[in-house]
Amino acid sequence: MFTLLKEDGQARRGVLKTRHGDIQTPIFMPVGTQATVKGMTPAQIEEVGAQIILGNTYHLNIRPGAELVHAMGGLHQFMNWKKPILTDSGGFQVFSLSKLRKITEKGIEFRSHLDGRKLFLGPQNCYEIQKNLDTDIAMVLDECPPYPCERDECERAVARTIRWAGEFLEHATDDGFIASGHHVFGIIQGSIYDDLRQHCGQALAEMNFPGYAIGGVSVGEPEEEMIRQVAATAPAMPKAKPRYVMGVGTPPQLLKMVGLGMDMFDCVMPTRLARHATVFTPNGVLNLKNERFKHDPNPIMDADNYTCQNFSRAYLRHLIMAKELLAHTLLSLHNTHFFLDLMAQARAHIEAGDYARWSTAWIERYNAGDK
Ligand code: PRF
Repeated sequence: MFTLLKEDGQARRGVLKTRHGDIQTPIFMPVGTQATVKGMTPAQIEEVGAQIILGNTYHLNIRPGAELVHAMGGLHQFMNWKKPILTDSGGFQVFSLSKLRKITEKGIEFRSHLDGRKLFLGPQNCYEIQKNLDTDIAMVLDECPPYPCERDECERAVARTIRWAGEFLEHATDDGFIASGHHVFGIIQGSIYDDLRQHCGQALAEMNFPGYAIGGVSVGEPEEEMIRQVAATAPAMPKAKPRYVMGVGTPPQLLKMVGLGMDMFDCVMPTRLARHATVFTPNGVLNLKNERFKHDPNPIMDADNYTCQNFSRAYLRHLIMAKELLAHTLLSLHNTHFFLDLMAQARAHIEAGDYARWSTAWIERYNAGDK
């Protein structure tokens, strides 16, 4: 159940109910690919304000296996995370990680990136894996066309995406998965072709999914093209359902997409950049390896998180240079808090009715850099 609380231009403030609690939107979802948000304990993830995290069908099914997770009581119990979980369907990860894949009308044949085992992902077992994980929000199996992509190839990917979405939803519905409070989101593909995205969005809308995602963006296209695709796809997404943009983005990109009526986002950026010593501030990113932080007694920024409340840039830089594990934890904690707090600010400004003015000024300051 999704309830829209307030609209401010196209930006929306809403609540999505799940079996593990309510999610206040717009929201950023930290990525926990291997049943862990890298470098952070569940208590720390909760402490920085996460309302929902993401897991991956592709990785968890290869290792440790969805049946093992099921036997351990489901993904929440296995990793000791009590709030909602969304799982990605694995199609996208097959393309980015595994070799020797072959798409047929039935699904995707591929080899494990770990041991070369032959594996298959189709709409039915993709559903069953996510059911075994006992996810709160399951994503349908889709085909994400590459960028750039010829129109005829994209047409075939969209046709398969629509058909697989229908089959996935049918299995989930017949099985009582949706009736028992789980959500299934459809994924809109279509690359740069607005009419294909419109067609895909309309076809999925007719199936009446509990939510809709935009896939196939942030796959190498320029930022303006990505924003253009989101703007062109938004009208095909039902207003009364949550709208999720998969695998994005930078803080300015998130704010622009909230301004286009998008509600949910996930990205490895906060944790991945943390592992490369890069931290977010309202004035852009800093790389703490930089010599200029060697004697800097200030926190990364004035923020209400454990890292900024307790440690100087000089100390964090020392941990990084000494290759200490704690560096990953403290920087991931800061960056994840930064993204979650940005979404909390976005929610407050939508409620106040000044989202457009606030987000434009925020992006300007961020892009002006650390002066
Ligand atoms: N499809 C799925 N997962 C995804 C994507 C997609 O297109 C993307 C693309 N940005 C990230 N994660 N299923």
